[in-house]
Amino acid sequence: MSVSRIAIVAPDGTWTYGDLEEASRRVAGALRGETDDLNQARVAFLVPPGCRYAAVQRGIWRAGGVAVPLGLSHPPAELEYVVRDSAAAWVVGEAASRDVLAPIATAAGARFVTTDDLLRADLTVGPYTRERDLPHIGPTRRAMIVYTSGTTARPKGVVTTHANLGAQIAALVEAWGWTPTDRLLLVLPLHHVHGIVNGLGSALAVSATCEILPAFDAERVWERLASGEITVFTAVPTIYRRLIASWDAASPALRAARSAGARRARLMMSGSAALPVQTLERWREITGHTLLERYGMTEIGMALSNPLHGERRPGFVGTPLPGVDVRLVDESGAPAADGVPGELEVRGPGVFLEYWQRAEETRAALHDGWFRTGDVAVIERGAYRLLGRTSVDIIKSGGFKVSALEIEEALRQHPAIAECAVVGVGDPEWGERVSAAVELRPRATLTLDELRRWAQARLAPYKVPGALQVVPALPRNAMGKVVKPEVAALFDRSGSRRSIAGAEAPALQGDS
Ligand code: MLC
Ligand code: AMP
Repeated sequence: MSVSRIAIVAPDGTWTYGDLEEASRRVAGALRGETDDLNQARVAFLVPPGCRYAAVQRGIWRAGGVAVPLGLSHPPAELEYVVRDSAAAWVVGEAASRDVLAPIATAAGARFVTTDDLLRADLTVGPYTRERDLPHIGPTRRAMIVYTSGTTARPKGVVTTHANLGAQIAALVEAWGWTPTDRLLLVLPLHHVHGIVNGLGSALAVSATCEILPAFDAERVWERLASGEITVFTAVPTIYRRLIASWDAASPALRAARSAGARRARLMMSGSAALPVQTLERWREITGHTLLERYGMTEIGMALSNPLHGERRPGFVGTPLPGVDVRLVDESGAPAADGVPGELEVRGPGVFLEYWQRAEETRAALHDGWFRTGDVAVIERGAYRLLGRTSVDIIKSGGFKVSALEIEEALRQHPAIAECAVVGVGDPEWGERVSAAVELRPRATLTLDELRRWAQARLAPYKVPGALQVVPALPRNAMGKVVKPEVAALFDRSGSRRSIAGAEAPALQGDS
């Protein structure tokens, strides 16, 4: 790798690979202080996507620590949960977030340090900052914990080792033909794997250039695509929908310039949620690109992908990536018969190590090296098509995974709410909209605006319900259990169950 190549172009600067190497060494030296090795101590960090984010992430790794990225949009309650659950030794943040992060760190017994302080560390003092004094980081060490919502009430920390991350990235580099001449436009948050692994991690692994925008902004993305300089772009379906709306609203001259520039990219990808076929088709009309849709998950990185070269089938997520084993199993765990839908299981070197300090959940999710994804798929003419999920309580909104159980638990704290049920309801913008049906306490009232304002202090923005139904009684079965499909029907007059890429969900999905 040439140290003078441009690694990152971002709001906080333009850094070469040499700059990144030096900055991450400073971070490593400062975090280690007087110790030889952080020995897998957790370092939670809240740094906007950019050069400094990459320096902190790499610095944590070089010091022997475990990187725990925090969500920029998260309210203090969510940040505190992650800092405490991961038992972080350090919390790193920009000076501007000191007022929020320092008290969280103190309360959790962690030390707060600013990114500025880490980057100012003096490379000329102490033995700790010389390259040869940095600890040897073996591949089986824990590297990262990403928090993900699931079928437990609170998010779980997904622990990946250096070997896991290396394998996840190597598969993508090979399958998607990453080269040093690539220039990625990154607009995704960096507390989830789509941005961390498919975006930043892949670009840096091949010494390509990663160009980062401060946040998603359709006009700014089009400006960059129109330049013709971007070779790779990856996003979630909601983002493509917004880009299409922005293109549609532009003048004919601007449209032509945008389309011409975008055509010069070599690869545009979609994932994290089902890509509606109409979005794929419209994007192809506008840019000439058939979006490469792939399937992945925090616990495994990416597992299935349409091909780089060859036919990309709309509504399908392709075939296993290099080094990844995928199979479908029936409800008893036996391999599903040909052409029969089953739960997707994934095995390979990219599969995560464990849920952080949750041995029970880890055991339940992994058996004989196979990870149970909870997604239901079928193989048709040699490619996988996703049909839905085994749990009705997992919702995907704008590419973010959220747990109905977690939101219900939060909403039950609301003084006006006696009981509630949260469901995902099909939505053209978000894929699924987090929707809450509530029974109120006697004489209480509640509007959606009031509920959202209250919830915003407690939950990440994408977990805050976007729809509310106040009902005299939630639909329950004879056992008194809330019947989620009937709750969803309260919001969706057609009563249809959630479906992916237009397919009705099979019996495995939608259990209540
Ligand atoms: C923002 N809002 C959302 C939301 N994102 N509500 C529901 N779902 C979401 N995903 C809220 C905002 O807080 C705001 O609320 C209102 O919606 C409008 O906000 P906005 O400014 O228009 O939205 P924006 O901030 O631009 O975010 C939209 C987005 C973002 C699509 C850019 O959601 C996003 O970055 N999604 C990508 C998620 C991602 O990277 N997932 C990968 C997970 S890894 P209010 O009240 O203020 O109006 C994974 C594995 C894999 O899934 O396979 O990749
Ligand atoms: P997360 O747990 O946030 O990593 O999200 C992983 C989940 O996103 C998977 O279990 C799927 O349900 C969903 N997902 C990822 N890619 C796709 C895709 N291409 N189509 C449909 N769902 C997807």
